[in-house]
Amino acid sequence: MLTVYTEDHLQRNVRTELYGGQLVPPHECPERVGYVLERLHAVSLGEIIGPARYGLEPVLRVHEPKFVEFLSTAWTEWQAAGNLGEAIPDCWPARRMTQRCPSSITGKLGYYAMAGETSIGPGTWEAAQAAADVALTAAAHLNGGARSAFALCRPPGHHAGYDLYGGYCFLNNAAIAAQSLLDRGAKRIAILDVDFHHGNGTQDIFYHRDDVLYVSLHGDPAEAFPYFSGYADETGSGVGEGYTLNFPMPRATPFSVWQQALQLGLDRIRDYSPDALVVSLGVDTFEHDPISFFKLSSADFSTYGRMIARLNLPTLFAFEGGYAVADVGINTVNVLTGFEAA
Ligand code: OKP
Ligand code: ZN
Repeated sequence: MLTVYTEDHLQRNVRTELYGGQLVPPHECPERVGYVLERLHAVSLGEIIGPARYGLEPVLRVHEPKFVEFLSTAWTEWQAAGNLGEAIPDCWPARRMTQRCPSSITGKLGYYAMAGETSIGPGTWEAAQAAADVALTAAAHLNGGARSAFALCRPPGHHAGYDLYGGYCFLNNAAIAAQSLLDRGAKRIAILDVDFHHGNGTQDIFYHRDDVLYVSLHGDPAEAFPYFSGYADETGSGVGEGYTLNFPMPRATPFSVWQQALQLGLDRIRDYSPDALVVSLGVDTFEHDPISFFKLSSADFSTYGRMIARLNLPTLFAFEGGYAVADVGINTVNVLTGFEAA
């Protein structure tokens, strides 16, 4: 399997995450990708290539123009306003308040943020754009006839909505790749999100559409981030009704239960008969993940990689979460080798 990767992700290297009432070193750190690369080499998964540059056009197919403009200027504006730390919001458009976008940078952060843990720093925008290019390059590879490709994206993307950032995400790499596959001739794309967290951003972008089926397995939003998205009764709207499928699951869910939900999701994807599959591949379902609560072992990742392969679809894997940093490489690459072994 081909991997697409660029060291430009290193430009996202903020010092702070708002966590437990403190500003701590971010869980979503550059070392995560280093462990994946190490493991890719160890198993000789295949060639690793750099991304092409696609510019903003494919990004603007799924994100709002003013939101993209905000992301590209936020750090400069934050600094110019005389702030000393990294850029974080502290005020949101809550219930019964106006939804107008302010001109103040602090106001804009609250307007566009779906969560407050994700600091913006120098290089954040550049890294986010590079991650989108990585996903688009992997998509182009599928278009060229490949059976699979791995987009080693960082920062991750599935919490980024049409005009929302947060949950460590800025641009929705998986959604950008899915849309580019449609724009290059696919009629239907399925997105399978196996990250521990619900991909509220991906759901948001495609909620009202029937040309992208979104299937997600995740921690029950009553107990897990992003808290305000991911219930089973969120099924799509308008022509998109029935094209969003959520499987929220409780604390300590073991692989035996998770696997049953996966099989139901895979059955729905097979019925949909898509031209290709995009997998939002987060490995924070791991039993030792520090911020999540499922109980998958490293071997379970290989097992479910084989299950995904049985769909027999052109498949793009886009890297998302996973914060048991030293095990992120093994778990991620186990999915890919499981897929290839099937
Ligand atoms: C990003 B991805 C837990 C706080 C969680 C944000 C988590 C973002 C996860 N107490 N804060 O889906 O892996
Ligand atoms: Zn996650």
